This record gives sequence, structure tokens and C-alpha cells, in this order.
Amino acid sequence: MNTFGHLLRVTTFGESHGPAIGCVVDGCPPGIAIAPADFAHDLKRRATGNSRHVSQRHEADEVEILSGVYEGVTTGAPVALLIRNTDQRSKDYDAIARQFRPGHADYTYWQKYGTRDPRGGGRSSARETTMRVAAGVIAKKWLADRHGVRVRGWLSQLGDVVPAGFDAGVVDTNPFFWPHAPQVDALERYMDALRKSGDSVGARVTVVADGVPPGWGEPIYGKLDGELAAAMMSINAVKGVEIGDGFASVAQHGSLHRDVMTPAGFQSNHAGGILGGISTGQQVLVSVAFKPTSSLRLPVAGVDVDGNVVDIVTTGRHDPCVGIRATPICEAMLALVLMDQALRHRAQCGDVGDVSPRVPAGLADFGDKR
Ligand code: EPS
Repeated sequence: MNTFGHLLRVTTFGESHGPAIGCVVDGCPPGIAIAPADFAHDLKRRATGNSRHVSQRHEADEVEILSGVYEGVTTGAPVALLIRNTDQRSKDYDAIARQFRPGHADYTYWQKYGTRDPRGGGRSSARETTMRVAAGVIAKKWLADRHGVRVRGWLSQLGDVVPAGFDAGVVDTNPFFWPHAPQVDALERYMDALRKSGDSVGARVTVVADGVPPGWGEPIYGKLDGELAAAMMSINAVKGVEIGDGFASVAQHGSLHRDVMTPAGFQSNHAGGILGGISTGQQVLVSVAFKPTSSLRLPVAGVDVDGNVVDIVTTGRHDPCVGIRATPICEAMLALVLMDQALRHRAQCGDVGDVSPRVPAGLADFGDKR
């Protein structure tokens, strides 16, 4: 499947070294103001080539709107977006075209389809995430304009390094989306040493949505947390997703974990803003684990398509930590899932209106402490 979502359905297409990548966003309500320039900010945040710590492929990532927008606003027709690939270097993949790089999708694509496009990993490349971010721009805009919902994120761990403080204002001022400026120099040195060693490292991204009203999410199948987990897991290299306290809940007692309500507001947010699959009105809080990138120039023994043992060396322009560029991707997936759930909630329960009592969110930024 290359499509996700229910009332807001996103389909992506294209390969890393094909002529173009694109997406179709179907189910967009009419009247959303969208222009090609609106995509530039988030696409630039996700792009390769932004610093020496990421892949040095240089793509313009310019969006062409092919459908669904007339005189600057969505019409209700499918919104089709296209980005032409301009900086493919397919010869980097000649030597490994018939080899299975360990930790990559090469082997599983081969087993599933009996063929594969080895150029840049083809469809399995993180290049595909460009179009998720483009689609997410529309969702972020609708959520903000229609519901005052704001989606944002940051890098909450790089290898074994965690933020020693939190300032949301500095996240977009450094190449790591790191929330504590005094650590950025040390991260630069850490990444320089890692890159020289030829190895890679994992990372954690945290994303939050502020201002989500209570009621979004389906009760049994289609739970908000279930769909967020699936959406995040569909991002390349993701190996874990936590909602709220996530795996830390294992060691907690219920007396701590339950988020006490008072008329003045919730007293905590261990649940990550979701109970019974439905938003509580608190901050929705998700964190995502990225594995260390598998494209290493450190040689490794492996197997080729004929079953021979071979030495595998990956050359080319790779990310030593794919999590560094992943914050905008996780933000996009959070926004797309929320918009789909908001539309589904409106479709079934639009007549319910506001229900009292409404318990305020309480302290807004529980997520910022992590
Ligand atoms: C990627 C490998 C590299 C990255 C690419 C993701 O591609 P190439 O070998 O063609 O340079 O540059 O990322 C992007 C192109 C992008 O836009 O994110 C991989 O193996 O996933």
C-alpha cells in the first residue's frame, strides 16, 4: 500500500532516482489557502545538504501543484503535488546493485517482488518522506486555521546524548533540531567524529500537538494512538513509537500514571493526551526511535543475488544519523493523522457540540520536560 488515511487519504509515488516524486492528497476540504511557496519552509527543514552532518545530495525540492487548487485555495478535488528529482547520482549504486546491504530493505524487496530498483534504494529510500512533509504542510495549515492546533517537534536524543535543558525557541536554529543551544557544539564534534569513523548512530524525535480538542480518535479500531503508532512506524528507519510515558509506564504504579483531573485542569499527562483511543484535550505527545542508518562505508561481509558471499561497501551521500532530519517528517505524520481524525470526528459527531464539563489541559508543556 502506498496510501494511508481514511477521510484524508494520502498517496505517495516515485523513486529516489526516478524523474520525480509526488503525492495525491484526497479528501481535502475546500477553501484551504495553499501556494507553492507554503511548502518551502518545512521541505527545507527536512532536506538533505543543510549541514555537513547529513547527506550531501542537493535537491531543489520545489513543489508543483498539479491539481486541486484554484485561485490559491483548495477546491475539494484531489490535491496533486510533484517534485522533480534533480541530483540523482545512480552510479554510486552500480557496485551494490546485485548485493543485499545488511540492515536495508534490499533483501526484503527482492524476496517480496522478485525484482527491485537499486538506484538510491528506489521506493524504500527516505527520499519518499519529502512528500509526507509536503502533504503535512496542508494538514498543519488546516489544523492551525480551523482548530488552533499547533504541531511541533525536536530531537530528544542523539545516540546516548539527551538534552540538558529545553528552549523551544532554539530548535530551529541549529542543524539538529536540538532544544538546548549550549550542547550544539558538542553535538557537532560528536557527529564529526562519527562521520570520520564511517559509522552511524540512532536518535529519538519527540513531537507534540498543542490545542487538540477532546474527542478526536476512534474508540476501538482506528484509535488515535494506534493510528499515530502506525503512521510513525511507516517512516523509514523507525523502530519504536511511544505515546506519553510509553515504555516508562512499565515501571510505574497506577497511582502515578493516572492523570488526575480537577476543575482547574489535568494535573499530569502520562497518557500523552489520549485515553481510550480518543484525545483528552491535553497535549498529544509522541516520541519516535530511529535506528542507526544502514548505509555505511565500513566494509561488511554479505550475500549477493546469486547467493555468493561478497564484501559490501556503500559509497555515496548518506546520513550518519537519519534521525537528524526526521523532526519535520514526524511532525507531518502527526498533523496528517490528526486532520484525518478531526474530519472523521466531524463526520460522525459534528452534531454533538461542546460537552460539559470541559477539563482544561492544565500545564500546557508537559512534553517540553522530556
Ligand atoms: C537515502 C540515500 C541518499 C540520501 C536520501 C536517502 O540518497 P542518494 O544515495 O541518492 O544520495 O540522499 O535522501 C534523500 C535524497 C532525501 O531527499 O531525503 C536512503 O538510502 O534512504
